Amino acid sequence: MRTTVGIIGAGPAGLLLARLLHGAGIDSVVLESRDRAYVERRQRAGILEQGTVDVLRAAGAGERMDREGLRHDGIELRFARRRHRVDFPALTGGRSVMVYAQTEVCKDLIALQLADGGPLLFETEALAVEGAGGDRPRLRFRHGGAGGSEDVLECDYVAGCDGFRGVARRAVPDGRTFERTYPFGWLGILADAAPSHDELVYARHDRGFALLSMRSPSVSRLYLQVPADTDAGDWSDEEIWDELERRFETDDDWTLRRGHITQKSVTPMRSHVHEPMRHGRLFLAGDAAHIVPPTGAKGLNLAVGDVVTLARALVHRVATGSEELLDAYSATCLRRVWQAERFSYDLTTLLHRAPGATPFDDRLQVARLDRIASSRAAETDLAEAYTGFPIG
Ligand code: RFL
Ligand code: PHB
Repeated sequence: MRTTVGIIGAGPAGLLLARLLHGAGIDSVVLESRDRAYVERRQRAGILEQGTVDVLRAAGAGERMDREGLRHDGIELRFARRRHRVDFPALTGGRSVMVYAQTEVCKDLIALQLADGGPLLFETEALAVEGAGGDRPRLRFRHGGAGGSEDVLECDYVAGCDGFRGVARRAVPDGRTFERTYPFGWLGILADAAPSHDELVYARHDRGFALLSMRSPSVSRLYLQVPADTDAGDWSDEEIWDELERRFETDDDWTLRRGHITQKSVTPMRSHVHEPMRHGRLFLAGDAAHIVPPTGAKGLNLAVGDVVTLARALVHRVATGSEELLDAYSATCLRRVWQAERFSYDLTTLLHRAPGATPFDDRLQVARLDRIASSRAAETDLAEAYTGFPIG
């Protein structure tokens, strides 16, 4: 087997890269270790930045998103029993975000890819990237599970879009990793309940952080800060709702709508960046190269920025023979990645209660939130970062 770009992973990064290359007439093959149903159901991100929305539309993947996605013009910050709304368009010259789940983005991209004849191979695991430093990189892969058959895909370029636990990063020698783990995680639930507010609510409370999000007008997505080693099964449904109610409490008559909980899981929180994002003809994109804590809703959007930058560089190479943009790929992406790392870290430490936090730390958090609520400059900084940094 031979292709121009071998893509490992059919998450948002790999799927979108395949679409962008297809649109430019460059062939690729996507290898995905899981089956299609698994990829389409994995519950993850929910917020698309304005730039991500624009990219998906331009790639021909915006039709259902525009019909079913929910445009959000702001978020609410909740602290000290008070509520403060951040108005995105007013602060950013008209920008907003879209609530449209990662599961739906992946479904739309998979359908488009298969309609065009793929190639998109599920249940096909990349085992290793070989020869990335030379001019003929090879992807060794296995089709059909542990006893399946092994084969090789010869490529001009390889895109490692295989997430945090993939194989591609291991093929980048002499890299450097920067990381931080947080001493807490998020207990996330999906519930058959109409969202209790029409925009997302980020709550800072002495008992810990809580987030109200949504998947549709009838499905709520909610998160609670919990200790890092928490088992989701330790929390009964009633305990979860009671705790959410406490952390979202306000002085007005706002109430939390409860409903049947259909999914429950705990996500660890970490920041991780691998530099450089390239070795020879292998390029890392998305979670394969970097992880942010979910507080800033940046992970999926960073993955989109990476593959837009990579597709542009590969198209430039094929059209002109120049490696200039490929050479700039890692540095171009990392500038944006570190802005997202900074923002995600700031928002995480602003809203979560660290173990051992003192009353002084609590007051400082409230003062930082008060500053955002009372200074247009501070609020604009948050709105600009939340709605997204420019790509490239
Ligand atoms: P993915 O989505 O992990 O996809 C990688 C794919 O590679 C496959 N794979 C392999 N395939 C073949 N051979 C191998 N050896 C392979 N190894 C792995 C995997 O099966 C998978 O299909 O990475 P990608 O494409 O880089 O996308 C990144 C995003 O998924 C991630 O950043 C976001 O989900 C993060 N995130 C959020 N991002 C946002 O922008 N907004 C949010 O609101 C948001 N909320 C979240 C999140 C992540 C969360 N979790 C669970 C980590 C909320 C949560 C709870
Ligand atoms: C989500 O809806 O899953 C979500 C929304 C905002 C975040 C993180 C996750 O900051």
